Amino acid sequence: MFSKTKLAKFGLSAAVAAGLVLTLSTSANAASVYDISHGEGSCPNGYVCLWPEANFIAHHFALESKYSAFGSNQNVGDMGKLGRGPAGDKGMQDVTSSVVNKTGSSICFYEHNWYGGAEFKIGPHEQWPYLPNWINDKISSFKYC
Ligand SMILES: [Ca+2]
Repeated sequence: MFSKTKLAKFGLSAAVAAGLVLTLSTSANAASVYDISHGEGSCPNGYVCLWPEANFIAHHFALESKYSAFGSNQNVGDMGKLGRGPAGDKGMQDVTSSVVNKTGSSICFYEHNWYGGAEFKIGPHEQWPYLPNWINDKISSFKYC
């Protein structure tokens, strides 16, 4: 028999695991959402969302090496290792061209993993259908700031 504590832990783990594969409509409590659709409206409230194409357009990469869009409600230190695919680490590194911030905090995006290199800061609830050239296709991590 499981104790109540073990059951609670199992439930939490199952919820986290489910969040990795479920789509936006069913993962409201997950920290990350994958395969967000086109348009800023597909980004859940309370999340930061990134798209590989301008104007919030998702992009399906060859061999599914990268996610077509990504959102999170927490800091992400390494966008190259968001999950695992058939070819190894799968993420969305160095491709972001539009972002939406549906949080009440400013968000800082970075050129390198773990918040290094050039910093691009946006305010609460801002939408950027295009990124400045100096950070376009370079975002590798982001955090609340
Ligand atoms: Ca891009």
